[in-house]
Amino acid sequence: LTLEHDLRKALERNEFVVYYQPQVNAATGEVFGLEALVRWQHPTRGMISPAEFIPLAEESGLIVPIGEWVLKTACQQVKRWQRVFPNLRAAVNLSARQFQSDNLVEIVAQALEEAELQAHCLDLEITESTTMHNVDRAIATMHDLKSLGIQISLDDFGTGYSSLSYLKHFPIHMLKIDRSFVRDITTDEDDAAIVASVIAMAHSLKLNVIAEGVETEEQLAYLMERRCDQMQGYLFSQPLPVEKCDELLHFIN
Ligand code: G
Ligand code: G
Ligand code: MN
Ligand code: NA
Repeated sequence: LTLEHDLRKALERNEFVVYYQPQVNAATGEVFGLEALVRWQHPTRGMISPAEFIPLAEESGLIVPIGEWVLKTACQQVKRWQRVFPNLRAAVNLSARQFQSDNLVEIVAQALEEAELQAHCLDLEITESTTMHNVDRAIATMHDLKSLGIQISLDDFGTGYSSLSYLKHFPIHMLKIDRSFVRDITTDEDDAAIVASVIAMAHSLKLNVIAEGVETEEQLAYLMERRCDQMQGYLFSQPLPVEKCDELLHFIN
């Protein structure tokens, strides 16, 4: 049987698990946010990475119910953590299909309400390419989402084709510098220059900026020197299951 057949059953069989990757304030070392990253615990094939099944889920439309489940799960989990760490935020990825679905705003509002999570504690990550199908409609959707009080981040920034001129029309609060640029900043002058420029541009547009895929102290030093204050990557932590993430939060914050 095909993976898609299994994927159809996976939600009702409770086979998805959400891992959480800390987002760190570099200056203080404090975890301020957690990005929800879904995994599929397949009964016979073992753990399947989202890189493998998200495209399939996107194609088949299954991403809409799966994404809704991830959103609700993440809002509820971060709400639990907020009893101990009140300022913690949840970051959740939205796929193109989800972003374009008609009832997105209702679903996000419902997720917040059910979890009793304050809207400003939720950060929805959309990619540049998601916005490019229909930029005007995307901007309208972003405004609808923003009117709930949530925040929006532009994920994988630098890998898409969006014109910089759109950036000032996007009601976003953060750019996430794609890890393909961060990887070689200490060895590749071009990547170093691109990252430095993106940080400077984000700051002049009054946007926060987070570097993804930070793996080494050298990358961290370069980013801090360029005043990128928020980081995510294996140097701080891999995406973790709830119990492990709980330990890490108690250890760090
Ligand atoms: O978690 P990595 O750990 O392997 O994730 C791989 C890819 O899958 C990333 O591009 C990430 O954005 C995407 N991804 C992970 N979880 C989700 C999710 O809940 N929804 C969507 N749309 N994409 C996700
Ligand atoms: O596309 P998005 O940025 O949402 O996906 C995040 C992806 O990056 C996940 O697959 C996550 O596991 C991965 N990731 C997070 N930190 C690191 C890192 O430091 N190095 C590498 N290679 N991948 C990372
Ligand atoms: Mn992301
Ligand atoms: Na990314």
